[in-house]
Amino acid sequence: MGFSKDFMWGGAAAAHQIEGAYNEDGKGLNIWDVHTSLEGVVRYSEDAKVACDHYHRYKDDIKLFKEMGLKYYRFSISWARVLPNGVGQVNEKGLKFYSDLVDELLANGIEPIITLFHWDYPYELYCKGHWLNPDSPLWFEEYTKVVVDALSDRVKIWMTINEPQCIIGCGHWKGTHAPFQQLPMRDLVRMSHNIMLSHGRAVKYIREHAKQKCKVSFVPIAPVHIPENDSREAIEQAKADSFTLKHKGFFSICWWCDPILKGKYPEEAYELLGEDMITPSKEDMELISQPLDFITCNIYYSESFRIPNQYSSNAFQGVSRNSLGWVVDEKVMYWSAKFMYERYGLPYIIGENGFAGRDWVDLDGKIVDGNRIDYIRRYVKELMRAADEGVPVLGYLYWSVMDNFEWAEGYDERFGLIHVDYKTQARTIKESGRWFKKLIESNGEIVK
Ligand code: IFM
Repeated sequence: MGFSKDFMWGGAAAAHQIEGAYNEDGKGLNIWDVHTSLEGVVRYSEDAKVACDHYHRYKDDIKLFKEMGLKYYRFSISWARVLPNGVGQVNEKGLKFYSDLVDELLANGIEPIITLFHWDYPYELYCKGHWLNPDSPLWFEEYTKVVVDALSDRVKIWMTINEPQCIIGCGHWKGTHAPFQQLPMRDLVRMSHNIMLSHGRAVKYIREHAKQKCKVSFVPIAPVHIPENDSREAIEQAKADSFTLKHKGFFSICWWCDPILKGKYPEEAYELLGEDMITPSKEDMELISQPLDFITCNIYYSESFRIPNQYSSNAFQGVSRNSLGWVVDEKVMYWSAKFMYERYGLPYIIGENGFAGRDWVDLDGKIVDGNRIDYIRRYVKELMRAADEGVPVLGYLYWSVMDNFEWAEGYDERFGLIHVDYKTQARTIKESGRWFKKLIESNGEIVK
């Protein structure tokens, strides 16, 4: 069977990780611009002031995307580039950058997919209480309006928020991402709720005001547990473990996906969070659960119960890992598609999937990244298995189109199909990028 003829093959990236030009043409600062300079928060104190300089080089980059045969490109908008203070005065130059980017993509036959928010929160709004401020959903709606009014004549696919799990989990709970906070549960619950309200307001705005009929989605991470064996009991157990708050808290799938896709918080939230939990109004839940067209999931590894200093069900001595230490476990593609479809009933797209390595250009000028090719092959094969078994799998977007700033890990961890030399800004398509073209041309058949 395989994938449908109109399968969405593409790549993804995010504004802060590639654009650079952090203070040019009227851009405001975001929390990463400001907090990256704190002592010891980013490996080697690296920053994204220049990153891949995509802001100035986007035309050349798009040529390379075309050379790799990409049909779709998912990118995010820097909120502070279009609204330097987060709300109020619009920065026309910033908006023009995205308008030109969209035009350039379309001129090269590549369909743009916009992510409204991929972690680079405007610093000015952070100072006003960020997601904790009850007005924050209104700020997000104002921002959405600016972008949608300017680009929806040409952009047909919109993602509201990328990996809300990491916004709260890494940024405000564990303190490993900007703004490097560790806030109390009570605050984290309210911030999560405001993020979901922001998502709802954005969906509503897009549906009501976009200049053409659009598809709308959001982007959770959805690494599920893999059944221990093929028995019905093991599958049910893996499913139950995948959709509980008990082990992963704000990183769990159901904390976000149940309200957004089912219109209610998981029952266990009330029990586990006690007085820290909110009592949401019916109106709030209706707003949060605006119908979506599909669910866009980011998948890298499978989930497991982590016992400190011990191996878990999906990790063992010598297991294959990427350079970040993430276990390579392609079965997660199949089970995530299956479980997510069964629970939420929406068509499924991979919004991100990719392999981090320490690639370099060899003496012959090539980047021979066989591990990445094999990784993609394994994962796509499992995705195809889910499609063959009836899950409506609509697309696969590789993370990332090019090497970039990997947040607190800096520049060492290279996910790209295109190698970036940060000293010269030279780009080289990796072997994986060339293979990805063949993958697209075969509509995935070469993975078999
Ligand atoms: O680089 C990140 C991206 O910004 C969000 N998803 C995971 C990627 C790899 O860590």
